[in-house]
Amino acid sequence: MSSSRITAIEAWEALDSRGTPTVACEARLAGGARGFATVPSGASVGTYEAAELRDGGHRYGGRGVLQAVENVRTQLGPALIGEDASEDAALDARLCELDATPNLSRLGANAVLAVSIAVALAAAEAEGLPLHRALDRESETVLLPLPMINIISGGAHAGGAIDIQDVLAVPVGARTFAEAIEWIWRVRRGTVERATALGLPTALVADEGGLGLRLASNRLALELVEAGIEAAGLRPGDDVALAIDVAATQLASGSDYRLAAESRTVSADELIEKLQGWCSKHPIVSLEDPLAEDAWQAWQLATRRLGGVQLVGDDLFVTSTERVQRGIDEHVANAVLVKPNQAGTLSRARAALNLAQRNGYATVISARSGESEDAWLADLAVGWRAGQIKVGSLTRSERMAKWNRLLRIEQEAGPRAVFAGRDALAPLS
Ligand code: 2PG
Ligand code: MG
Repeated sequence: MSSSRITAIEAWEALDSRGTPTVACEARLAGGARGFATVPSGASVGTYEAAELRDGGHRYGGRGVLQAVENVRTQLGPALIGEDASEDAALDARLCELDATPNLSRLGANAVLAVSIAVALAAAEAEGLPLHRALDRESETVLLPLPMINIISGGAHAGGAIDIQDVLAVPVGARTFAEAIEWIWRVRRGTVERATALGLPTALVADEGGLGLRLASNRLALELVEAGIEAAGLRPGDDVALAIDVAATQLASGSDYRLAAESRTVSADELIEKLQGWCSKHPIVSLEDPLAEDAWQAWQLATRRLGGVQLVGDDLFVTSTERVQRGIDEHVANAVLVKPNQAGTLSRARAALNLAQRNGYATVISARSGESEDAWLADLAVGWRAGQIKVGSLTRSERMAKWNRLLRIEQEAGPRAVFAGRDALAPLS
């Protein structure tokens, strides 16, 4: 009897980093291996994401997940008992068949993903491999991703303190992942110093650990982080560049965009012009969701006008092969954000990543604003050779769990470790 035969799948209700219920799952195999996963959850959720199942009613204000847990116990789990855990693609397909809706809304994408990841982790453990190695058996090098690290938060993650959701620092000039992390630690501290000098309170942090500064304009956030890079003794652009997640779907009002921090509403054209202006004055290398999830034409225009920087589709692509294919066909964006819970299974997320990579799009593995203390996301970024990763800021344990895991992977790989660096950014050369 194979030691990777699935003998038990358990699920229960746990809490994420916002204290909101989420699904946790453990898979056990005949040989004794176990895999354990807790699923994340977004705040700025795209319309076309796989759908979480929430209980409604009074418990946890309607956000409970007991029905999703029950669906693992009575339907998803029993369907996999006796199967070989190493058959990940076939098992994921079986989970999706059981749900039978395109967005996994019947049994819940939160239920399905918990099982998908727990089984993958157990299968890797059964072979005595870390997950990243089980996912990438061929490569001679271990590719550590270029991190983009949140310094100032706004939008849905910081009570609308500014309109744009993330201003991030990207250590493009670092030589190793460990050096990259130390640089960004200094940038964060430098930004705190500059903000304090302006009389801004810096003690409060947002959902992803970024500074939740209430600023008079969005532009000021860019200036502050750039000043933070200088205060860290690093060169803006050469050592550390900037990235933005506009999360524009959250700002959309009809075909326009509401910028509350600046008390005005702008058209898609004006927003693109504004972003062009920012890119010409600041060392910005990446723009995520500069436009809303359905604004395909405006996105096309943005891709033509802003093509020199990385344009990442998050709500636009929702880690879906269909939507990524449309982007490729219509020359929209040049990078894909990959969030496993937007897709619902690891196989679906990997398919979207592979499609993007085959077509010359860069890929960024991403956490959610509601996270757990799990670190499997770091292994996915390495094992799938994604090239880039975004998991929030350099504080709060649910974020640090992922950075710490990457530090360990780099250290363990020794001379086989390669830091992706600037080359991972789109447009790819
Ligand atoms: C995003 C993510 C992570 P959320 O927009 O990229 O920062 O946010 O998980 O709230 O969708
Ligand atoms: Mg985003």
